[in-house]
Amino acid sequence: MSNPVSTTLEGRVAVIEINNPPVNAASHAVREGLINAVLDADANEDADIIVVYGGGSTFIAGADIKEFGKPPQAPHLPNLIDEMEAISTPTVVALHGTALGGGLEVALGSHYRIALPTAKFGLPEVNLGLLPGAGGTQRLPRVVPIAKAAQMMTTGAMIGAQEALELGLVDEIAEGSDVRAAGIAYANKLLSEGAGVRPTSARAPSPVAEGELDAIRAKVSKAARGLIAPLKIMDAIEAAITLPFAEGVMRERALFMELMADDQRSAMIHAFFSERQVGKVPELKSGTPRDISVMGVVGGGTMGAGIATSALLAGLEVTLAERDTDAADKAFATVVGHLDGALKRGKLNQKKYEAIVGGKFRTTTDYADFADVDLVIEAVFESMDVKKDVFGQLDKICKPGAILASNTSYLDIDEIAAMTNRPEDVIGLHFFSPAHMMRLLEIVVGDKTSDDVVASGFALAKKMRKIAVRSGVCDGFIGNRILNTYAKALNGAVLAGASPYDVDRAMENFGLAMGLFRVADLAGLDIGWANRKRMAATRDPREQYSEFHDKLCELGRFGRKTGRGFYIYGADRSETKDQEVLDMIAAERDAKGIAPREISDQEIIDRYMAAMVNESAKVVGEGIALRPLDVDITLMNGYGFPRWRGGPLHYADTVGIQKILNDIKTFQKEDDFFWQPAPLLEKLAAEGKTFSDLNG
Ligand code: 3H9
Repeated sequence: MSNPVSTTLEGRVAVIEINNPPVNAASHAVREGLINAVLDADANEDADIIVVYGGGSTFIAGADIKEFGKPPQAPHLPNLIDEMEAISTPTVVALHGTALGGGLEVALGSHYRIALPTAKFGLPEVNLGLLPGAGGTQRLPRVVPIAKAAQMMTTGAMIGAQEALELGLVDEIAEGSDVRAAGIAYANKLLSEGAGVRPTSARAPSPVAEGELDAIRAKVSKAARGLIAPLKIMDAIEAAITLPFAEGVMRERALFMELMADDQRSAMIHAFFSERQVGKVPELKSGTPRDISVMGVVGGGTMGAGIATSALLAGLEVTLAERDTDAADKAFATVVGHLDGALKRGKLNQKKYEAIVGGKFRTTTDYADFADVDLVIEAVFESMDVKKDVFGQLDKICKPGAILASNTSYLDIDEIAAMTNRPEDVIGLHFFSPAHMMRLLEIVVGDKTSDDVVASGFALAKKMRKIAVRSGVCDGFIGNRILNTYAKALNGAVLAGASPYDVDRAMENFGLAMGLFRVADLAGLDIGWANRKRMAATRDPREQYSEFHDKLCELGRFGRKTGRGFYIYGADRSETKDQEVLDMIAAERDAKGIAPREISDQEIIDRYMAAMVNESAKVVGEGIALRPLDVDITLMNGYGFPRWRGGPLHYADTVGIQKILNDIKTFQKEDDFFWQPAPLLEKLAAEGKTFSDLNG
């Protein structure tokens, strides 16, 4: 392989360029090239100062994640940085793009740092279940205040050049966009000032007030929710404060190796690569995206308003239709409320905000206003008849080539498309609530949807900064179909003896932000009720149907919005368990002749996971999801499945496919109808393969 690192001499400045597209990851070749280049420049009598910068669009974006899990090859990044810091020739890094992880650690090991105004900096290792392992936990607390160092490392959040300058993380911000020229100019300035080396490791750690570290640790621990890396980062920061640098680095190394060996690391790296892989679908090779700059939205309820907001934030023009002016005004106010929030959070600037409220966003009561839109999405009541009627009308009004999309979360896209004379232009775009916040978007591809329309859906998702997952057509698509199955398994656990509160506790301890019943209360129990009524006629009589959800709905207990659901919600945001719910469930058990038994938290999780993995295997086996990773991404981004467990199918690989199959067979003894092993699961177990073997 050719050397990705090259050196040129500009006067007395040795200029080292790193060229390893796309993100200049510190691969083995980069590390080897860089250390050789730096040591050669240090030995070169014609060079008085060194500049290191990244070719292309960025400085080093971190260690090469693809090398993790393989045998490490010297030179190792920590040693490389130590050597760079120890040379006698002053070294400057010139930073642009994103200096992340090992990239920022290289910068921290250099003596001086200059950045372009657009550069961004971060230590995002925590998002991979790791800590900065090339001296970053020891050097950053010597440069920025301890609280800031902890925040950057435990959240992985990036900061901009201006903040980095204020913190002293960079020494200067350069004008212009030529990072090489900026580095050379700064190096010459340093030379003229007679600047010498300035090793970060020789600096004292930033001061810490009494009790400050404990307070930070408590906050970090609360936010970690089962993720171990943030707490190890706090241990490393403590070492930076209390130990000499050399010992602190050793402590960092030990903690890094612990995390490297942990399942959380492989789960989060699986999540990282899957997020990038999931957008690679066959239609993108053959399809050409259509231009979508003007969008129509039918329906201004929670979903419609959220979708409109998301489109507006992505720079589209939006017309939203409601049935009368009152409803249209209400929808307008909801969207403006969302935009106000975006403005406050810095997601939108004042100029763009004014352009939106001043005309880019309109409401109407007449579908005729959709004549010129590039794409129209309906977010009306979840009823096939209503949707068919809307699509029939849109087909007549929208211009040729306009895409007709449905936000349905369950219904058959092919049946909806059949109402139009352009089924090839019909697609499902299933947003998750709140649509302007949630990153997941299921792109539901019908039998006749054209490749151009699929490619357009993915392009739109990118504009909206969503993670798009391709789904085939089935009831509930990937996510809700799997949710329905594991919800049935957990309802079964309740009928068998657990309480809804036991289920929520077990799931939350497993790493979900909210258990099934808390989520149901939040979403509104009436939503599931409507869906169950829709399915009632086709429900198999052999299914063990749990009635307690419906009973609550019959009492008008729809969850949070009515103050009561599985929990009782107080005006002070309090939440209490309800004996009435437990009595109702007990009565149902009696009526069904079920003698309740003790159900452990482990059994709850085993049921949850077995049902989820089994249905996921069916979804993959039937081709509804392209690959196991598409399921993992869906569950992690739309259903609260902990990222540090890597999604249900990565989890299945971790605990063993055979273990999941054994669990299914155990539960099958109780309910042979529900617990039918997926053919794909049995095949993988028989062949000794894993889901990851199918990810390609
Ligand atoms: C670390 O540094 C550990 C050290 O502390 C200690 C070591 C001892 N390696 O995201 P994109 C690929 S841990 C390998 O679509 P963007 C990516 O898979 C690392 N490959 O572009 C994709 O490949 P493909 C800490 C990487 O412009 C392509 O590059 N650093 C790496 O939207 C384009 O990526 C991080 O965690 C990598 N490090 O965003 C930073 N990074 O085209 C991780 C990317 O085949 N990276 N690729 O699908 C990012 O956050 C974003 O990629 C970045 C660019 C912001 C840089």
